[in-house]
Amino acid sequence: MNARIKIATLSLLAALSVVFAPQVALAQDDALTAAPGSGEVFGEAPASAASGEIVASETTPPQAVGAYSPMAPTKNKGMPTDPNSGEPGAMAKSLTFQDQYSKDGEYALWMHNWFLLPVITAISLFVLGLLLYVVVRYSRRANPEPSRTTHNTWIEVVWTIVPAAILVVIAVPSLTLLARQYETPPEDAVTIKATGYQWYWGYSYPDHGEIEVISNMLSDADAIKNGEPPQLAVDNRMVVPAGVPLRIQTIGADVIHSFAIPSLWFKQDAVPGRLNEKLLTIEEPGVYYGQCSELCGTRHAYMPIAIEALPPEQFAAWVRSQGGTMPGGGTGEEAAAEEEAPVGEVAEVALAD
Ligand SMILES: [Cu+2]
Repeated sequence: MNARIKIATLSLLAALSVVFAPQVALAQDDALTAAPGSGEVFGEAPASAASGEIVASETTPPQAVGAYSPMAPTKNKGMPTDPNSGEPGAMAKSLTFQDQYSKDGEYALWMHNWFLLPVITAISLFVLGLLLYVVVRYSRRANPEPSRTTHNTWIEVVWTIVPAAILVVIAVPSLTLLARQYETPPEDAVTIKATGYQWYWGYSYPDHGEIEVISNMLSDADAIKNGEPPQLAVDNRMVVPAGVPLRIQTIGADVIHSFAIPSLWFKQDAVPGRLNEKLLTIEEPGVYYGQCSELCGTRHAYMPIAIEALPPEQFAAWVRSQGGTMPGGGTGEEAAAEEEAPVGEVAEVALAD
């Protein structure tokens, strides 16, 4: 009897580990995203003192159109959820993906939460049930004379066809997501080129008078002072318009880097000598943090990415503040032509287009 209980307990544990394995893997992913050493905000000791003020305001401060000032990040948006925030669901959220702010991300999150997880859970519970049934029903004690059955055509057909059918069903949303991620940016998409360097990022804006932004990680002290998550905050963000298709190009200047922002479901390698390109539309304004996701050398962990998505008018103001120009017609260009008279050369070149 003891042996039977032991076996039953072991098989229960095995089945539970199957059920929860994906959650554990996700937790690891999350830990990676949270950045080594980001303990100041998300970890234990200093967090309790600081987490209240650190990850700043709930809303973006109002900004005058025409002027540009950096946007304050929104707590738990576009960054790893702070498990110590005390908000309901904070811990649970930190076990899964970040909230998504792109259409692909929303689709992928739906597929994971409402499609894959239920299927995995149902299969795991079914297998657990079968295991327990077999352990009890076909134990040595219950069957002193073992059965010599070797084949059963009906059951073999079923256990071949049913798993194959499940895979075919999963393939539908899976291939849909894959295809969506390969969608080509439309002709009028805003082009931004992200170059990975050892160990920082550079962003250039070929449509906007060749603006070039060099982006380095802020020290933990400066990040906290700014109300941003340490190890994710940068001195100069990649500023983009929200709600507009973006053509994100990535390339490596020295070794392979990878441009990844979890809350936008965006990851693309930056390979020397090869220009990769991918469509990204950020649904709403905000600050979204990511990291280099290809092991690229000693300071790989210290080249974060911060994307600031602004309403188009404010993006135009940022472009002007950088001495750039807005392409085509529209308010941005008029303002640029007026304000940027000293930089006439650049403005004229863009106007001539
Ligand atoms: Cu890198």
